Amino acid sequence: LKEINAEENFVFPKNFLFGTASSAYQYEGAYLTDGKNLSNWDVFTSIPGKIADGSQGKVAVDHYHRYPEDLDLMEDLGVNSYRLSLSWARILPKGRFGDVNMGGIDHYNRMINAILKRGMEPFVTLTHYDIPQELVVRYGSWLDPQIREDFEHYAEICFRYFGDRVKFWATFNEPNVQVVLGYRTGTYPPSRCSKTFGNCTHGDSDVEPVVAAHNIIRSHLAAVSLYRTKFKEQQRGKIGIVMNTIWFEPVSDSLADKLATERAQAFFVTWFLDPVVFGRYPREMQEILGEDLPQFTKDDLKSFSNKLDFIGINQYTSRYAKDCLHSACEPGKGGSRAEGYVNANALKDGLHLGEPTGVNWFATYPQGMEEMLMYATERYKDIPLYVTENGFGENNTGALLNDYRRVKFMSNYLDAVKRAMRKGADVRGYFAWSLLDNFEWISGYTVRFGMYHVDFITQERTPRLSAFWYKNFIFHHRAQSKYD
Ligand code: GBH
Repeated sequence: LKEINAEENFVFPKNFLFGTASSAYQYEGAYLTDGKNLSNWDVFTSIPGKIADGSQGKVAVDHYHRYPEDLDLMEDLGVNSYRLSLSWARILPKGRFGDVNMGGIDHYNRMINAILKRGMEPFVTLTHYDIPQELVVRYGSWLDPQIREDFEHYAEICFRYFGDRVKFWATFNEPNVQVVLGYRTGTYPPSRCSKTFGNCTHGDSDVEPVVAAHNIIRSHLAAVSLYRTKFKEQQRGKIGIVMNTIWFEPVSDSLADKLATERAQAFFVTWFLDPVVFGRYPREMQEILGEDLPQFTKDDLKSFSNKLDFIGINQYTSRYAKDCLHSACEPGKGGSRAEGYVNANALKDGLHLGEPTGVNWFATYPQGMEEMLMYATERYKDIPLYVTENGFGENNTGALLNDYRRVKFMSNYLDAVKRAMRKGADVRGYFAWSLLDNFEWISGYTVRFGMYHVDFITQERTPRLSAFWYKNFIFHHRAQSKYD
C-alpha cells in the first residue's frame, strides 16, 4: 500500500470531522410511511424511461428502518460524524399548506439521538434534491419566487425541532446540479430543458435555470438570516451550503480556453457562492446573460455580509474546458453559451482529464481536489471548507468486495486534501460517499458507491476492502490527532 499512502505522516486537526454521507431519497425507502407524502423524486421515478433500470427509491436501502444497524457500522468505522439529509415531504407533506407531520419529526428525533449516542455529530442537509410534490404542482418547483417562503418555513421547523442537537446545517445539496439537470438538460425533475438541449418536452427556455437558481439562492439567504436572527445565539450551530464542484482545466494554453475555464466555473460553482458571499453574481455571468440575469432586491442585499459559515464541496471529477466563442464545440451543461466541456463523449478522442472510471460522467483526477480546495480558499478567503462528499462509483459489473480501485481513489483524493491543507486551505471535514450502495438517481441501482455492498433483495450489508481501509485510515489519523 506504499504507493497509495504518499502523505502518510500528515496530522489532521483535532476537531476534524471524518464521516460518511447519505441522502434521504437514496437511503430511506419507507416512501409513504408514518405520514410522509409524495416527493418530486417519488413521482419522477414512476415515469417510464427516466431511470436506467426502471427502479425507484420506494425501499432503497431501507435506512428508515435499519438506521440503528447502519449507525453501528459507522461507529465501527470510527467516524465522528454522519452527513444525512431530511425528507421535506416527511416533515411537511403539503409544504406550508398543511401541518407538520409528527411521524416524521419523531423519526428524525430518534435518529439524531441515536447518532449522538454513538459519539457522532449529525451534519444535516435540509434538501438533497427532493421536495414535496405539492410544491412542484403549485409552483413548478423552483421557478416561482414564492417557494422561498416554503423553504423558510421548512427551515424554521427543522431548526426549532432539531437545532438543540444539530450543530451543522446545510441548506441545499448541489443546487447547481439541481438546476442544470432539472431545467437545462431535463434529465432530473422537473424535467424542463433549454433550447440548447433540443428534445424538450417542456421548458424550452435558456433562462429557466438562472431563474430557478435565483430562487434557490434567495431561499438560502432567507434561511440563513432566520437562523442567525432567531436561533444561532441559543443553538450555536453553523450553517452553509453544499456545492457540486468540477475542476476545470483549459484544454489548451490559449487565452481563449483559459477564459472559457473561468466561464465554466462561473456557470457552475461561483454562480451560487459569489452571491452568497459577496452579494452579486460572477462577472462572467453578468457579461454573458446581461438582462436575463435576475437582480437581487435591496432587501436581499440588506445587511449583506457573507451568508455562510462554511462551504461544502462535493468533489468527484474534473474536465477540460474549451472556448466556444471563437470555435464551434459541444456546449457545456452549465449554460454560459460560450464554453464547452470536453466530457465523457470526448473520451474517444483521448481528451478526457484523468482516468476514466467506467461511469460516464466520472474520471479520476485527484489533483482536481487540491486545485478546487485552493481555488475556494483563494476566492472566499477565511470561510471554512468541508469536503461533504467524495467517493468512487462502479458499474454493477465492478461491484466486487475487493474494491481496490475505490481504496486507491479515496487514498489519492485524501492525499490531495492533505496537500491543500498544508498549503493553507481551512478544510475541517471529509465525508465519504458512501457507507452503503444506494439509489444512484437516474442510474438507479446500476452504479454502486458503497464501502459496504448491499444486496438489494435481502438488504444484507457486506464490507468491502474500502471499509477496512477507511477504518484503518481514520484510526491512524485520529489516534495521532487525539493525543496532539
Ligand atoms: C453527488 O452528485 C450527489 O450529491 C449524490 O447524491 C450522488 O449519489 C453522488 O454524487 C454520486 O453521484 O447528467 O451525465 O452529468 C454528484 C454529481 C451530477 C453526478 C449529476 C451524476 C448525472 C449524470 N452528479 N450526474 S450526467
